Amino acid sequence: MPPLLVVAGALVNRAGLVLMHRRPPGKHLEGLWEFPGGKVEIGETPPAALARELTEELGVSICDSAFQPCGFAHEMRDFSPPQPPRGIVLLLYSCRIWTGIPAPLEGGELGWFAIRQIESLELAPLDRVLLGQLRAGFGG
Ligand code: 9L3
Ligand code: MG
Repeated sequence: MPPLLVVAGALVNRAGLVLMHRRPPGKHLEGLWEFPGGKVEIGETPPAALARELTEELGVSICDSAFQPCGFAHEMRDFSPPQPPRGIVLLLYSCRIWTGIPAPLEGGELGWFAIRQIESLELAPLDRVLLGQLRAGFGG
């Protein structure tokens, strides 16, 4: 089984705040905060998948070339038997240019946070790793 490839975006506004998404009830990692995004589908490049996911999840339009790679994290994930454990690879991109006003279209919550505030949110585990990398890119 190849690893599951997932992409996530750090949308940074003009005030330097970062958009975070709280996962809706009933979904995996329910109630935890994450960088918004989702799974890459067969045949998609990661930036194209991220543009699609952010349109579905937030209603914004973003050009693939507006995404700057800025981190990655991976883990083994357990699924219910008989499915074997599977690797998950999560790629993070930052982005400062989009059109539309982000809205939580899939039942979650959204918030704009300073990088230091994100530290104290209840984050999904891989997103905490990504946050460290994003911070390093912002100069700590
Ligand atoms: N995931 C973790 N952190 C993130 C994202 C976008 C996704 N920042 C995990 C949650 C799910 C899987 O990746 O287990 C697929 O994401 P989604 O399609 O449920 O959003
Ligand atoms: Mg998602």
